[in-house]
Amino acid sequence: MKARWGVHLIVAGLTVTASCLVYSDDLLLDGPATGGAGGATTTGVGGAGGSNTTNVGGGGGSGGLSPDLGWPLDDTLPTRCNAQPADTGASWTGWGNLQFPATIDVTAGQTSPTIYGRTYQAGVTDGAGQASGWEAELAVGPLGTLPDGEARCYSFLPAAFNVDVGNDDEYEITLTPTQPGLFNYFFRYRPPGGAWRYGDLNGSDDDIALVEGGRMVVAETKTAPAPLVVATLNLGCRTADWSQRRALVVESLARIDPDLIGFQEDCAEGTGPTQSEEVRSALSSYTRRGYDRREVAIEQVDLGGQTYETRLSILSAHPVTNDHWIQLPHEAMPAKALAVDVVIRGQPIRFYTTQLENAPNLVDVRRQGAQEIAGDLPSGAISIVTGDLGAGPDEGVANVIATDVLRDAWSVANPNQAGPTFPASSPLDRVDYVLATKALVEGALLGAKQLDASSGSTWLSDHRGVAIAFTVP
Ligand SMILES: [Ca+2]
Ligand SMILES: [Ca+2]
Repeated sequence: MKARWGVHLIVAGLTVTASCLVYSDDLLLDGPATGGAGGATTTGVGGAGGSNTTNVGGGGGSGGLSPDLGWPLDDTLPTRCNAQPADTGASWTGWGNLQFPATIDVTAGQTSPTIYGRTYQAGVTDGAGQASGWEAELAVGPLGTLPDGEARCYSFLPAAFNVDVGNDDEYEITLTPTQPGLFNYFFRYRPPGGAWRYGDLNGSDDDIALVEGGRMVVAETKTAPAPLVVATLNLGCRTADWSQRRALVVESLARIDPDLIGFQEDCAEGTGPTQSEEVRSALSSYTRRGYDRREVAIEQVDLGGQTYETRLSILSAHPVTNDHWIQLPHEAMPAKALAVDVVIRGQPIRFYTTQLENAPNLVDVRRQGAQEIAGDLPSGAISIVTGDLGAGPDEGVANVIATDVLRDAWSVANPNQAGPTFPASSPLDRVDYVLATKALVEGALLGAKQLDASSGSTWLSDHRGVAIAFTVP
């Protein structure tokens, strides 16, 4: 049981199921690779007393401040999945693929459609029937991670020979996932004594790639309320020893097991991975969850003689059903907002990340940007706007977005803490926000914390991140 509920819960009398807080080394898939996953554990919250309406103070300014909620969920760092042992098999000339299907949608506990893969070695598979002694396996792991190399959190399930197709041997398998989430799947093959050859949808000749992997969405079946954890973090591009900061970012996020993360200043160097792509695969190795990822490019920047492309990006542990971005007014720095739509326990949720102008004198530009976002909010869905708004609460930019629809979650969760986020090492102002639909903030807020990991004089970023936990009914 990972969830630990504090005494300051403002949602009383709920039975909460900790759906995403089970940590073990397997992917909770039926098959030989699984073992003792353990289901979700249920705990009674109780103890909070009171009603669902909260006395949050602020706003009207009447009444005393509520106590700070802090972070009532367990934030110990989960253990990582073990790395796959090094492959000592002999290399061989041949080919393999994932034949079909490219996507699978199932519900936890349901058996998948049959999944097919084909392999070829000249003079071997072209004989009648299965090539002698060959093995084929389906590899299933968190969406956004690959099954070769270290392949943490992958399950490998033996497939059965199906039929000869021309010169190829075709294998088949079904699986029954027991845990909801987002997964990639691939096939792999080996002759007796050979190394595994991995195959994706366009075959192994160009190796395997995430975009050519199968995508499996296992829908959740839970009806009980569960925590919804969201976070925002300005990654500060690839500066200030990113390789060391990356571990701090991943560790901070792994401790809170977020459902949705909004990043700003997420940078790539040339055609290399973005920071959020690097964070995604490492985070999965702790949380056992796969993540959909969306991004929108912002600008080219030169930092320390190096050119980077900055972007806004979002990681979602729930399937993204739609995404869009909006252009915001700007002067010094191009500004946009990126949004994804997800459905969590039946609730449509729109999640934004943004970064507004940060020059002190550009107050009006910030306010115009905030108005654009306010005008984009959907009706009939929960809205959560996260990001670096470039100014502290005193400037009131957050209120322009929030109007009477959203509320600033930090100020409600921890009314006795100003919670400055920038600069990280000795923060002066709270410029990083989570604004969410009023009913969620006032009726379903569990807690708030900063993402503020540091090691020696190195901080996870030049900003501290902000994490907010809600309960989704
Ligand atoms: Ca054959
Ligand atoms: Ca390929």
